[in-house]
Amino acid sequence: MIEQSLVFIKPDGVSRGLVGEVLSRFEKRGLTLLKLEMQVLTEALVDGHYAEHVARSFYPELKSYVMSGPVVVMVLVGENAIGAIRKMVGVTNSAEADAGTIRGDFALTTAYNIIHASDSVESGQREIKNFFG
Ligand code: FUP
Repeated sequence: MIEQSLVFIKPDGVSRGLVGEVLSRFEKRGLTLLKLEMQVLTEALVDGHYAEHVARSFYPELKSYVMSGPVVVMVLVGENAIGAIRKMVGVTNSAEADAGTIRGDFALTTAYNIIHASDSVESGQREIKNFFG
């Protein structure tokens, strides 16, 4: 099935100059870049995006992290894109992410895991609307 995923590189990934590396991995895998934009996230967008986490103790830190600078947001399209991208990204806790994944190669913690990728087709559709209208 052809799927669309909303992916964003978090502010530290952008400031560390990892945008090209991460984009390159997705392109080489055969995913098609449908949209690409640098955005400074608003409070309303972040609260909506992370609605399931707003009441959690880690949320204030997460919110200030993703609002600490511009993010690079993209929509990627391809066969089974959601699952393929999640595997390339690695598990949420970067310390446990396999080497060869984006988090496994470029991050060390859960809190600062440098990238977001949609976890289902439905969240992908919701997130694309959130970020691109
Ligand atoms: P993921 O889908 O892998 O990005 O992970 P989640 O949707 O479970 O979590 C969203 C973000 O919340 C993560 F990227 C990091 C942050 N988080 C924490 O900081 N602490 C936690 O215990 C869980 C998540």
